[in-house]
Amino acid sequence: MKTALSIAGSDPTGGAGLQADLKTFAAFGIHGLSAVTALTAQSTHSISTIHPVPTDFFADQLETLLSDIKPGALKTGMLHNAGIIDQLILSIKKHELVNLVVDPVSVSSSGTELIDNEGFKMLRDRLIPMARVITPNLMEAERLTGLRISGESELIDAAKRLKQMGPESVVITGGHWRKSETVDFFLDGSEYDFFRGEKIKGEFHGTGCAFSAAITAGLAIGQRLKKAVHDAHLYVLGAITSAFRPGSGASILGSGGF
Ligand code: PXL
Repeated sequence: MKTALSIAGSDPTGGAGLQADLKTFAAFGIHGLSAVTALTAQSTHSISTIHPVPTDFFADQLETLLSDIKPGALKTGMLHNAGIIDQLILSIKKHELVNLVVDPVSVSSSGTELIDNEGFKMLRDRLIPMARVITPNLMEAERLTGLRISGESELIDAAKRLKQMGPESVVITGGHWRKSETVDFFLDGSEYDFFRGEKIKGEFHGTGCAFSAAITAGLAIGQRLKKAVHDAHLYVLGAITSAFRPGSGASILGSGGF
């Protein structure tokens, strides 16, 4: 069985973060490995507390794991601070890890900051250039580039600007200018593509985590990136269609019918 590694925060609702990544890997038949960056206390409404893992313990998690198992691909979610990112970069280099998917998680859908300012700068300047693909949503793409994105031509400009920051390719998720449609935009070298889907009403938790984890699973299987992005787009549409509401806040994704 192939393996993929998630480096992310814990979300007790299972809707986002580490738990959502592992569920997505499993849906693709991939065994999930994980290293926790932070613990959150949260419900389907909000996050009450974040408890970051001490950097030296995070280093121990990664080094102990990677001295034994080399994942076929890895993804990052909530990274919280610069100390965690610095250690992650050291381990990626030391173990020559490939197929790095960076989801530049910045703020939760309920509005809580999931990375501090110094961490965000390090993510932008040092981790993103190492990525096979980055998967910002519109808001994260705006924060990374300083551009306003209010239509498809600006979306393309922002993706080009992100590509100049050094990753091999870029997907910006969640364009929503037409009432009935959402758009994911993929830029790979000079090739680009729009993946369009029907907009489904409701508030869904963890769509970005599931999308980037699905791409990571595809890369771990050995798929070409464009195929992995295409399948991830379909997976998330299916997972939204089968979403459910275990609490009284946001809905949580189903398993995407894969
Ligand atoms: O969806 C972003 C996200 C990532 N990781 C963790 C989270 C959230 C959002 O709540 O809690 C741990």
